[in-house]
Amino acid sequence: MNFAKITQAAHYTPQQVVTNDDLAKIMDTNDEWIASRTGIKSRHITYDENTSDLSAKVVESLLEKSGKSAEEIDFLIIATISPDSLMPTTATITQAKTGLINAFAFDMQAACSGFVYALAMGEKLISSGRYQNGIIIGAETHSKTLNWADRTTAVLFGDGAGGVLLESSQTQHFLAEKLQSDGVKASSLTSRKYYPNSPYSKIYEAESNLVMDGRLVFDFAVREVPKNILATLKIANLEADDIDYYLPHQANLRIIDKWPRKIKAQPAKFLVNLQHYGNTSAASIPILLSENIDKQILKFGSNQKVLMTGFGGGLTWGSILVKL
Ligand code: 4VN
Repeated sequence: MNFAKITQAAHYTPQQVVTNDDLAKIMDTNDEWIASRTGIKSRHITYDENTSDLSAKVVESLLEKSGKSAEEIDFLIIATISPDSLMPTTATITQAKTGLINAFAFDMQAACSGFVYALAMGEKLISSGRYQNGIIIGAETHSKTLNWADRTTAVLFGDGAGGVLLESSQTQHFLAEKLQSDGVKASSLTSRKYYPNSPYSKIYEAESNLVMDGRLVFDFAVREVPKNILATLKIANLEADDIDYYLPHQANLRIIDKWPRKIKAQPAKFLVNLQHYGNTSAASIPILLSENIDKQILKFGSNQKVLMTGFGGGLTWGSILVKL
């Protein structure tokens, strides 16, 4: 039997930190409003890097930590909703920057669930027995796509990247997954930056960046995501208390705050870092994972059970349960 195992994690965020007070200087908002409604205090915003630059930093760090050479990597999947371009993909641009000459590289888009979806796909590639080493990254430079005149969305997001090295293993580390989507609610969270206005089309008339029906998406996340977590636990035949740590997508603290009671888990088991990063979409879970590995709260080889849950545009949501 072939199994997959996460053997390293790494993250990179741009140097520039923009606080809520900084934002209050350029738009009609304030720290109290942002912090009380979202938990966010600051975010990293890039000045001159693109999504592939952030991703390349993560690849380089994963190679350095693992001692693997670039030639050994069989595939690179990047989950992003803020790609350098639609074509070529951010993954192939990153491949060139890091010398992954034997890899096939492609982007995967499932919005804020992108990392969980990509990790699930990477695990299948490894456990097929055809590939031994893969890199899965979530990376965003939201700052280039946000409408900075829209205070209801611009304050929520940040830039950053995180990723993991997946290797083949003799022992099982991926215990359960449940991926879901509901395209009927697609219009509640959209970003159309990359569609130009066509004189022949009425469809993309407006210059609309990220548009969000905040209430609908908020309610969806509070209601549906805990059900998904419980369903994932059931697949593994585990109770909420058997999980050592929950790593939720860092969309909004007021959402994550409601889950422990709903699934009957201790609140301290839900890791958060959105105070410092804002919502980094596909990057939020791997940044959280990597940061907690660095802090030695999470440890590879510890058998800790960790449940990662993404949710967002699509709508998409899903959980993946791993043993470290
Ligand atoms: C998933 C979610 C969100 C999200 C939704 C709503 C929301 C984030 C609405 C109420 C508002 C404060 C902000 Cl659940 C975003 C994504 C996109 O990554 C994914 N914040 N809020 C208020 O007035 O309290």
